[in-house]
Amino acid sequence: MLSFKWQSILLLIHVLLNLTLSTRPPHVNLLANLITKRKSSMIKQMNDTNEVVVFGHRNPDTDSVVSALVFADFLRRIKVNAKAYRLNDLDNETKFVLKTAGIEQPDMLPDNLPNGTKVALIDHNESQQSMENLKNMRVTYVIDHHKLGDLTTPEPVFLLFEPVGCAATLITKLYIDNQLDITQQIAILIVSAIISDTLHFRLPTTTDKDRSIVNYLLPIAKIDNAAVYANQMFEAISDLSGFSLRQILRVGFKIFLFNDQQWGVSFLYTIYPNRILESKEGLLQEMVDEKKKSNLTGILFSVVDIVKEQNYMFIIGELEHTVVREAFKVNIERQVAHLGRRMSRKKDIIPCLEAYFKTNH
Ligand SMILES: [Mn+2]
Repeated sequence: MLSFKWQSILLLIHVLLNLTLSTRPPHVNLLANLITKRKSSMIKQMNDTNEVVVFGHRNPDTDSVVSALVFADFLRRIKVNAKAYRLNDLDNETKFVLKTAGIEQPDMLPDNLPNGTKVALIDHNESQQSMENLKNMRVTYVIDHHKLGDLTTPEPVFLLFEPVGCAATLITKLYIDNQLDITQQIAILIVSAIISDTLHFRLPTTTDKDRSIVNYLLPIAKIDNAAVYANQMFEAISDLSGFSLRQILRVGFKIFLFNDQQWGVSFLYTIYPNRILESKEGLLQEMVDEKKKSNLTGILFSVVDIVKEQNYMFIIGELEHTVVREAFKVNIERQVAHLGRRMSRKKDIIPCLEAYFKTNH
């Protein structure tokens, strides 16, 4: 065992190292490795042989599926038994990405998980976006890049939160810190998740960390042209052939709590917005039905044009009209609010709604 004094010295060296990452002399690397190894065994100690059940949010997008797969892989690499699951059907972009990487779809989360099962929440932390019966599970890990919600735990938990563009960015750091090499398959998954969540660096949530991890992994993924690959992904997410209007509304559907009221805020990213706008009347009716069925206080649905970078939000009802008009200071014409370049739900929409509800309740 190292004495407290030595631990403090090592910690200080670690901090200094992070400030001068690029030019480490070899003996300092040794010390850094020592600290990194201690970090990894710390993660491991929190587990025994039971399987950790790893999953992303409901109505999964590419990041929430892929980051669950990647984190389960990371846990297995540090000898923690883990398996990734999904909470719903996958969208066409995620299917395209898994096919490109040659990886099977994760199984659907069984609805009879025994109480006390260890779970890892990926790409979400709010209970209304998670599995049913979450309150009876043992939340062991949470890796997320969204705002904090209602989560509480009775025991200590491994938390990894950072305001980056993608949850997969954070998991990549775990591989690097633990000096695990990243396979081509895992690299494809991570690059795809970051491209998907940041719309290939278009969204304001994008950070330099997301960019540098993509640049680092592209050669390992053997993706020659990131822009071409990103366009293939956007073609896939825009392919809604065979989808009912309800399914279109549900693709990017998430529930948020404002003043303890449930609001559905759906986001659909597409390179063919006109195809969706043509079905406006039908979609507005679906929103009315969904609001009633899911007992929501309000419901909003944004169609986001990836190419022109514009957000068109569909509005039903008196309450939604008032909230959107006041929160975003925009006019609503024929039940559509033109929100301009507010393309990120996380950064451009939810904070404005939070601010509105804070002063109006
Ligand atoms: Mn995400």
